[in-house]
Amino acid sequence: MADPKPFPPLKNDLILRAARGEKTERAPVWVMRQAGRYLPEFREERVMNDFFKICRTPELATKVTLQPIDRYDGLLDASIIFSDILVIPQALGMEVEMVPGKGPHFPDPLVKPEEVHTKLKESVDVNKELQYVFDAITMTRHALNGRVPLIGFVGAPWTLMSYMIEGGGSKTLSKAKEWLYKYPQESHELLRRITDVCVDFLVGQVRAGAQMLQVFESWGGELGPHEFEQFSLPYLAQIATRVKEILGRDESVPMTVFAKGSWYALDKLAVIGYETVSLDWTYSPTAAKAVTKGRVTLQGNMDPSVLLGGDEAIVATATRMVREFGSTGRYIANLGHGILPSVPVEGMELFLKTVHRVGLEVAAE
Ligand code: 1CP
Repeated sequence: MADPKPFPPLKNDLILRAARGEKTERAPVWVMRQAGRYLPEFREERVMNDFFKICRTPELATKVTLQPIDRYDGLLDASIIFSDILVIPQALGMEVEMVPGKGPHFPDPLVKPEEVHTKLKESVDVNKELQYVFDAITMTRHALNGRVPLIGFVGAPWTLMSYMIEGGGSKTLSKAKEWLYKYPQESHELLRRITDVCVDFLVGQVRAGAQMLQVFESWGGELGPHEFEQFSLPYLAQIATRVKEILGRDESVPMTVFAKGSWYALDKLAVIGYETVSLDWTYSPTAAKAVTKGRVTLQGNMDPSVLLGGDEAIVATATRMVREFGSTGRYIANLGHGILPSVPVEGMELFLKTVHRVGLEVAAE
């Protein structure tokens, strides 16, 4: 049950306005994976608690979600709920462990196509399986006290399918790709089943209090243009359309799609129902603006490694990025992928401060 108490009024709606294409007094900024391993306070929490225990305990998920908001007080314009994209494979009935220092591990991944029917639940009741995420969202939204909007998220179907077949991270995704070529029908069946859960899960996150949504197609760029159009794009499109259809005009929130590496699909990503397209660092802002022509807000896209490069590199690169993207509005500053665990907390702070300063300058010009 969602908390019936009304949520505190929102004091900073910059990111929501930027996503809707309204002019903002400066570019809003947040960072993918902003709660997590680069923060000493998170690492301390992880010594005491298993990763999925934090996700499943609303008090702990709330605490960790707020860590970057408190540390960088006033510098972040959004929070993202502490969870993981792999809670959907878990809801479908698969076991996932988080191995410290290594990442996710599936002890019993999908091997044969018929296992789509034998290893996965036929239907998933997200209110039962993922209620803990909804509870964490409701609790976090209250705890944020309107400081910044709360973002909910899912992994996109192709990315989740990859993990479910590879059994963890993979350099080549060769097993998952083998499925696409050998068992295209069963692959589509699997992608459809994941899509259904993504839709229900995103709708539930909004009803629990999420004010914006992001869909992570982290392994989009492992597919060529033809395969992306067959196995990723239609499901990304369905997710946006169906979520908005179910929520209707009054309840709908801005949605962002992040298809890492899928530069060839930018023109199409701009017209499938998302307000915002998140870019990795391989795009030049000018080229991305030329392709998208103001149809969507662009988010991104500094290489996360710049945060390891020292003050001079951070200021120069962030300045160039905000100047190039920011001059025509419709921009949300971010990194081009998740922040790396080895980033010093001071580097993150300098990045955020630079984006604020240059964002104000650009808006005033
Ligand atoms: O503030 C936040 O962003 C934290 C919430 C969050 C999000 C949005 C986490 C916590 N994970 C994610 C998304 C996520 N998880 C993605 C999409 C974003 C991206 O591409 O980076 C992906 C691919 C995952 C899968 C995953 N989970 C990985 C990558 C493994 C690989 O294949 O290389 C890893 C290492 C995790 C674990 C994880 N998730 C989150 C944290 C803090 C951690 C570290 C776990 C630990 O503490 O041991």
